[in-house]
Amino acid sequence: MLIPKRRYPKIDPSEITPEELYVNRRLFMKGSLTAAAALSTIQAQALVSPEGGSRIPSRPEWLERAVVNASETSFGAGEKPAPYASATQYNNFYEFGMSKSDPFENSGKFTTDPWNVTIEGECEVKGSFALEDLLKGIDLEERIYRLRCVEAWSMVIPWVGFPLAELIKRFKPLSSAKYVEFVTVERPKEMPGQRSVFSTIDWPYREGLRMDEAMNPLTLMAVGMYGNVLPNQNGAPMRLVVPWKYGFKSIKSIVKIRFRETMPPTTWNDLAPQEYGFYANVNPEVDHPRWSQASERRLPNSIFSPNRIPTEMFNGYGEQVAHLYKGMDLRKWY
Ligand SMILES: Nc1nc2c(c(=O)[nH]1)N[C@H]1C(S)=C(S)[C@@H](COP(=O)(O)O)O[C@H]1N2
Ligand SMILES: [Mo]
Repeated sequence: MLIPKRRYPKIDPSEITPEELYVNRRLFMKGSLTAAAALSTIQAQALVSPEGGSRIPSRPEWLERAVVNASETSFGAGEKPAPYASATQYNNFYEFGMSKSDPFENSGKFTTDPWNVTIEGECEVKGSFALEDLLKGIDLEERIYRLRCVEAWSMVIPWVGFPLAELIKRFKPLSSAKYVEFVTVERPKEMPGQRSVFSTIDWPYREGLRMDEAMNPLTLMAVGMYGNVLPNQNGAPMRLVVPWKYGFKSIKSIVKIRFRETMPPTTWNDLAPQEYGFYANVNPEVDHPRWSQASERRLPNSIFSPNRIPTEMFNGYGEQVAHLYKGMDLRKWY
């Protein structure tokens, strides 16, 4: 359910941390400016990084404005988002390195403006589009989703984006389009993981969805989080978010969308097919060959409060997506 759009003053990103912006905005909407002022000081103190503060690069004005003006929805209204620092400093983005802090530490020089996305394959409208043209006329909304990584940790993240279906319709897919493939940018000069001799990934990173999964209203294309544009380490300027699937399906920094008749090859499935399937639906009953998927660590956690919670079928989104898999053996199609 969409509520009417509100206008927010444009705030220079150098003046305010993204979390302050986010917290302020939420409390502002709830009519408690005093609480917002008090909270923002605490949040700001918690955010100071070794490099001295927020590392959100500036983005084109049109994108910042669109993100700040996104409408609120009822998606995940009861969830408590992870602190901004957790969501932006504990990441998987192998293009920038394999450890969790690498994307935050190594993505500072990644450039995302200009950004073009190529549309190809089984569709009527094809070509290379500037991000601004691609998104023209699409309304952004906020959605708070749980993100469950296949490594058995999870986080609640407030995304800003739009249903992927809105974008797909623009390209008029043919009836032969049974799958959609997504490809991440290849920029070895800016992405140390892509030039690393230790990397076993065959770049670029690729992912895919069945057409009906791609068209499901839950499937989100995100261009922001915490009320601001996406930081590089979270997949700027545009990434997929598929909340009922393991995190690796939520491909970052997308430069190509290809409509296909056949199931696309995907990065983790290619690398270890017996461990990572094409479907990758969150499923507490089907364990990873090397660990259980029955529970997860909800971040942030610590050794004193491990925050281990049971994992839910389809990450708790079964009502919206279980019908997509009717009659399928989810042990076979993991
Ligand atoms: N291009 C690309 N996309 C990617 C990844 C990656 O390494 N490269 N990692 C995936 C994995 S395993 C997860 S859990 C999520 C993490 O998203 P986050 O860092 O924004 O929380 O991104 C996914 N998208
Ligand atoms: Mo993941």
